[in-house]
Amino acid sequence: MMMRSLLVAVAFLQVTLGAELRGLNPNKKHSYNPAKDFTCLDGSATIPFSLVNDDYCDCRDGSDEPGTAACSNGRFYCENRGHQSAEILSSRVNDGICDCCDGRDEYDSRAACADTCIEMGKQAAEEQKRLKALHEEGYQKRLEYSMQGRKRVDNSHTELAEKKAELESVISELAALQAAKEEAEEPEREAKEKHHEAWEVEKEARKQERRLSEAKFGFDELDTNSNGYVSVEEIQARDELDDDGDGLVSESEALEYLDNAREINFDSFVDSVWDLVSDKCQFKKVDEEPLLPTPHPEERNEEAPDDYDDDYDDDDDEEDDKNSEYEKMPEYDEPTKVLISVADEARDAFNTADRRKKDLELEVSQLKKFIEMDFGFDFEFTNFYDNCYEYTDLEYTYKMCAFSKVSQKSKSGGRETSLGVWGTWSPGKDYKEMKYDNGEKCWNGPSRSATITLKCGLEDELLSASEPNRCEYAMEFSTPAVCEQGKHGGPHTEL
Ligand SMILES: [Ca+2]
Ligand SMILES: [Ca+2]
Ligand SMILES: [Ca+2]
Ligand SMILES: [Ca+2]
Repeated sequence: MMMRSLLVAVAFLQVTLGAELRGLNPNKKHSYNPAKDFTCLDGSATIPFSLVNDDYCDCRDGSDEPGTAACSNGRFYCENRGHQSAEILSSRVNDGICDCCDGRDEYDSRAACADTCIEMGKQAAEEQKRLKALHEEGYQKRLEYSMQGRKRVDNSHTELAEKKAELESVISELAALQAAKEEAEEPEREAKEKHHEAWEVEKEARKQERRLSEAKFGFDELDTNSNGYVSVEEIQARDELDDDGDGLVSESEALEYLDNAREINFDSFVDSVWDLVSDKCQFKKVDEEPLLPTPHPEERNEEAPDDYDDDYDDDDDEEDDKNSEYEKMPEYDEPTKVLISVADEARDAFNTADRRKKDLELEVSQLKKFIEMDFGFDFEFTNFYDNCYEYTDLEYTYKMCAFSKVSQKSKSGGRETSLGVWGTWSPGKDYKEMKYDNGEKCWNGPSRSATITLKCGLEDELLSASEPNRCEYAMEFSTPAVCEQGKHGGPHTEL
């Protein structure tokens, strides 16, 4: 009986003293038993209980001095009745500044701390109420986002299946169109080739005809006495033929032109003299007969028959425009034109299908990319895809294109700087943090990156931007997509 009442008394004492031990977090009360020696919480030492809160630091972890400033690593517990309890650094105990709203950290200082916990608790409760309402309202919007997002992803699955099927059919169609195209191009090529070959022959004939006609004018001009021969004297009359430049055309110079004949008729003139003298003498031009100015010799070379071998394109006609009328290739004959138009149709059909194939391939890859994206718990972020949001501070405009990229542009102009491209959701952050990385490299530094922190709000809005570490950007984005049902939003986490 005696023993039992002693135990009760000790227990009573323990509870009372424990509760009264200054600065002790009630969660740790069981480790502080005034009836026993005290073992430091880190186990580093065991001391008489009287050394607890004796204003001398005995434990390495500071656990013997919860209520004094003796241990530099100690913690003081503010009960803050009416508001939230808190732990503060021991160094703030009796430092003259009120840290606990109940003022109990200044129990032995001149600071007269008023207990403001009730007032603060009221404010915090109001803030909590506001946040709760915000979350409730935002959550309703979030449900809509999810619904729309799910619908959009579902539609994309359907669309993807359709595009894939179409792509397959276009691909098989394309093989047939290519065969048809090649089949139509073969006779077209042959007909064009035939036409070009005929044209080369015709052109050569015209050239000869032109040469003959020009030679005739030259011959007539040289044959000043019009006896049907060009003589040594008639050659000597042409100053241009003074080859050695001594001021006169000697007889031997003239004879050389005439192939050592005293005089020469037109046929021999064309064969052996015309090419020599036509280069040197300026003959009066043929007075616009149907046959036209002599092209410059270089141009004549350009017009070598080989020209057509490379390229039978219609562009050749343009090339021809530069030359004289008589060197312009005549139009293709009707059967060739028909072959060309048949081949054109086959080419068009093939090209159209080929473009369609490329378009479809792009669409399919875009849809796949979209579908594979992680749009949150329940598609609530789907409609952010490819949407951009801007925030402007004094110097810069920041742009966040969701799931795509983040950039910065100076307000005074200049180009955009990439702050990162879409990377991932930060692991463990429950879709509240977006990571964009691999932005433009900093001068002598790493690539820029950006972290977007999402917070509950009724609008989708970029709220702020900063660069807490060099080349690492931090932005805040408000959106209903992160509002949570039944979320009270404690003041310490949300303020
Ligand atoms: Ca102590
Ligand atoms: Ca203080
Ligand atoms: Ca003559
Ligand atoms: Ca001479």
